[in-house]
Amino acid sequence: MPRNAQPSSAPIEELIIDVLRHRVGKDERAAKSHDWYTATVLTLRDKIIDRWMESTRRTYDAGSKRVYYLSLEFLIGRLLRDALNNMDLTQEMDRVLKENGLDLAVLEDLEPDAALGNGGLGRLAACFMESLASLDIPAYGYGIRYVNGMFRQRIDDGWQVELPETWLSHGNPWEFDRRESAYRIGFGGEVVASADGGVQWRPAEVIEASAVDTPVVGWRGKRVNTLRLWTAHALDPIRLDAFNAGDHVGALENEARAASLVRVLYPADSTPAGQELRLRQEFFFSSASIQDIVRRHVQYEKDIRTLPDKVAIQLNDTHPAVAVAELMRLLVDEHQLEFDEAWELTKKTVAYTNHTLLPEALESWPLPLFERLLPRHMQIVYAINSRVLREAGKAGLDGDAIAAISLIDEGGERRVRMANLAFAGAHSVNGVAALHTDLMKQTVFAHLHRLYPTRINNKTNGVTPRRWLMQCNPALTRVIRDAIGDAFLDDAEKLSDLNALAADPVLGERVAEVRRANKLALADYLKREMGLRLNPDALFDAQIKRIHEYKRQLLNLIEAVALYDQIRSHPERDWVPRVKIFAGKAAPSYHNAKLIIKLANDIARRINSDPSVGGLLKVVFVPNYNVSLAERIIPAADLSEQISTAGMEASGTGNMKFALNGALTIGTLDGANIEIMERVGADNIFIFGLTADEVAEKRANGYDPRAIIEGSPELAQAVHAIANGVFSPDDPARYRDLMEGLLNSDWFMLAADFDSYCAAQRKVDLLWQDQNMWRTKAIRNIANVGWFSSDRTIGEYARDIWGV
Ligand code: DL6
Repeated sequence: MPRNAQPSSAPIEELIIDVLRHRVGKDERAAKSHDWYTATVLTLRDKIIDRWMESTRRTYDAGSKRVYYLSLEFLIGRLLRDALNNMDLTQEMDRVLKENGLDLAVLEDLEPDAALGNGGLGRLAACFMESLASLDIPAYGYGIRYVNGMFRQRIDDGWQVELPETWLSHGNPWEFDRRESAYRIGFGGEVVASADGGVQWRPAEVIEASAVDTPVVGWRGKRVNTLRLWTAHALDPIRLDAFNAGDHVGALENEARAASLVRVLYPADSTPAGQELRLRQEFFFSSASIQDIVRRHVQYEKDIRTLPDKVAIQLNDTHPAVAVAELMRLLVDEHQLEFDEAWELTKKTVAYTNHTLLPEALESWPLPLFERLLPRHMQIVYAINSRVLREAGKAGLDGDAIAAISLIDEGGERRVRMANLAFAGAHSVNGVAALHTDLMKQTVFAHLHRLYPTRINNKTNGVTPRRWLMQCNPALTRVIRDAIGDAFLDDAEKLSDLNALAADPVLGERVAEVRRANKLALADYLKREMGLRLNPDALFDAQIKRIHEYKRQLLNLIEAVALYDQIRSHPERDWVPRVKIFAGKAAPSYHNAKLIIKLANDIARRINSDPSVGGLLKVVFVPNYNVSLAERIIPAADLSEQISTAGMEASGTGNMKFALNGALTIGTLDGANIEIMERVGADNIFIFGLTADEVAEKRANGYDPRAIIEGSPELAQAVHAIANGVFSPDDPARYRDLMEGLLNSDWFMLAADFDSYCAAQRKVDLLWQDQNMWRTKAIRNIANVGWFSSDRTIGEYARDIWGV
């Protein structure tokens, strides 16, 4: 503690001034907003540290089992409001800042979004970390501290432009640099015989991984866990001989090479160099994490054989799957266990979550690349494979099954299949929604499931109600507290007490007032940021998520065009004013996704400036979708678009956030939508379209989208208008191929679902005209989605998978 510093138990008003002076180095009169922001975080962090140490002590004293969540992504967003709320210090901090002439909300806005993730998988990891702490489960999250993280999206003339996200440019007051927790990570080289009769890997290149820790505080400050992100350094950061000889840049090459490992999330892997960097990232963070876990275990438990009793490792998708081989290497080569014993320990310790069935997202690495970068791990993969294939043979599986189960894909260029490695090395393999888990059993893992029939299980996703209700929608939280008391704050399923009040006009009115205020706030924000004028009394209809063809933003856009035509053709009808809000990023190399963003912007420009629609329809594409933007849009939405092709969205979690905030869902029977429908009731959700079975059946038996499109006048008109350049007069051919794709193949079956989607949208309009009924349904949604709290999900992982 610096001289003059206050103990962290002192009142916040004293602490913050002390921090501002002694740690930020500013006097109250000279301090700028950013200095106050830093002082606010550091003051709060001091309070959190006490709990952090206490949590760690408790875990050691009790000898508790720990959970280690390995994830290449943690989409944590901003932390200040989250931590203040969970420490119950929001009001006090607000008051102290006001006394100093400052506004907490303004300081909160200075915090950059930690965009260390892409979408659902990364945000799920962040919700899980918060729930683990809230449920008082000792846990570490392990990932990479990307310097630039996810790209920042700018929209230039309607096109997505990717810019580096410089979230660390002002430093990061939340984190602790743990240079003492460092591990050597090898690449390449050779495997040699060791003196003890075993083998030893001699890497050609070694990089140091060092830890940077961020405390994760749970609800009511019950426990503070650690998010440990790895950063990279060269062992020899400057080659002085080269520098002195005048090669000033070349002398720093090692450090630059190390730094490139932690620079960006998802380096483009379309080139061999990009693929190699990505595999190096995966091994770098997996190896550092496994070394850290094993070191901690041996230090406290002394006996490596008790690993599964004290350690549960959860692999978040296949990105950390190489951890299976790395754990085996440490057990066999460093701890001298027999291969079979090491294999049993590994399987008991490791579990794997699958988040997608999309074939292009199932990772596999060219075998020559894997072998060159990780020669010892390649040997281990072969050894595991021979055991698995022997078991398959004994179980009577045939040639095709054996080929599908193999860890090596032998069809064409040989590749290492990371999902098969993760499956083989885990005692539990879970899907993230009931339908997704069933499809895992029937499709990608059908043969592995036959071989290991008890391994696959379901854990339907969840979201933390602290961030996705209490913080993003404090006014709604107050209304709910007034209606049913505080029990739901500790157990989201208690929201069901709202069911008894669903038709209460007073509650309906209050919920509607809150939503209108949230819509006004969003409209203000969009006016400031984009110069748009939106009618807060219009129906706010939102589709905010990654841009991907299977998520079908295109279906929504084509419906917008059809609606636009209808409004112009039938101005006499009683149209419901609508604002269609889109936001999301496209992968930089995903051509069609980027074209869909451009189309959204082209459609918006045309419709929004057409006086003949009289403001009845607006289309908005909000740039740079991130966690903070979601926190603004979700509380302001009336309608949540969850319209993926059935069978393709593993779960979705945005669907849960919207429903928790009282938006009604229009959606397909896909992912967790099905379970949302089961809970809120089929009358309180707008379901349309083919089922997953029907999609599969159509794909198998022939599907003629052209006939469907030409048979549907509204759809045909919209598709041809887009194809003929009505929305792109500057480049009439811009969308021709995209529309031809629909007419000729339509893999995502937009055409098949279009008419039923439009019919569902008109039901939405009809219900909107009965505001009392709409409000009742909105309350029924809030009341019945408490089950989708990530506390429930984590409770299930803890009970069924981790044994904690
Ligand atoms: O499980 C979290 C989240 C699901 O809700 C989404 O449905 C799913 O698309 C997403 N998957 C990914 C990874 N995709 N890949 N690879 O983000 O996971």
